[in-house]
Amino acid sequence: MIEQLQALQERALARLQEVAANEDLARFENWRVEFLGKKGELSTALRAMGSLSAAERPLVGQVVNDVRAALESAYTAAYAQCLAVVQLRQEESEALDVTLAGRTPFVGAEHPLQKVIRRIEEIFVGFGFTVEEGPEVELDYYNFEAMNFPKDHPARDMQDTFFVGPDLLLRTHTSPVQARTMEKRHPQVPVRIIAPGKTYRRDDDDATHSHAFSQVEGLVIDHGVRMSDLKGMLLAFARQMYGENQEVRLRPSFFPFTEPSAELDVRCIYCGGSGCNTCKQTGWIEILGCGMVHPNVLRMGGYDPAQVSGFAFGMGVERVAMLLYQVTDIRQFYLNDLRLLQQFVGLIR
Ligand code: 2NM
Repeated sequence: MIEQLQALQERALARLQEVAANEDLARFENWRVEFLGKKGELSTALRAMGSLSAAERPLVGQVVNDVRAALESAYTAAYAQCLAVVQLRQEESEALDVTLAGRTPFVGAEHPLQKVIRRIEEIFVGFGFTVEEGPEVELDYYNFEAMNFPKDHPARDMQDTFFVGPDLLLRTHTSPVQARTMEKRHPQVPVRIIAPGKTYRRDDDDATHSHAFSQVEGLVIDHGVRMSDLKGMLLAFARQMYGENQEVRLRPSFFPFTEPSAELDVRCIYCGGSGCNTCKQTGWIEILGCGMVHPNVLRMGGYDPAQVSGFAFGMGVERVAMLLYQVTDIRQFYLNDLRLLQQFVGLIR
């Protein structure tokens, strides 16, 4: 019996070495149950002592206790060592070197055209305007007919406009949005809207021409709207957009949808009026076209020109962005060259 117990001790210690070599804490528990547990081999040996004589019992009992003590202390030591190894390995795998140099994440930026559109929107929303949108693929009716373009107007030619079908085209300006708004709202007044968005004209692209560009147009309709209301509102806009001391001037012009029509200039934002290359030595920079809404346009929108009048204006967003951000090639706005776009990261205005 004593020899059996010593053999058991040897076997148990050998198995414990195997378990320790695995560096797996779960196997220690299996080992403990197998050798030291209530149904383990040592407990079985203890129960077998009942068949021993009274003389043998204390001797064997002493050996059982010695074996148990030996196994328990071997277990405790091996488990502690294995635990230390496992913990150290885990700590190493989770180690975080807070002294490492950080990597700058890639951050996007608002597109310069969107920056300009948002600024223009903020200014006109401050004047009580709402922002309206419409389709880029548009009916000939809203793009040309409702805007008082004569049937033989060159803009209605295949040469100048991208046609999708006989009466369907890529809008050449955002004016059809105003036509749709008038049709929807008449005879309600006041109308105070701006329409920002993409527009398309057949063009051979170069540094100053683009087949795809953006516009913001505005429309006001109310009782008794006059040219001086147009000039006052555009002066207020120019001062918020280009500086609080800005001067403006109106020059006569022509558009099919307005009469009279004009172009609005501001003092050159680079030379202040003394003359430079940007303003071609004139001291003035053209920023938009405008005019009093043509009676035909009001009528086609469902309004009675005897009852109400209106003014409208339109500006090219690329032109504004080129002036503000000193971009010299209009194609930069659609090329999506990161060397341009990244210059706007973190830029507020
Ligand atoms: C411009 C210049 C002048 C304009 C006119 C209208 C409408 F719908 F009222 F007829 N919308 N936009 C307009 C007037 C646009 O862009 C250079």
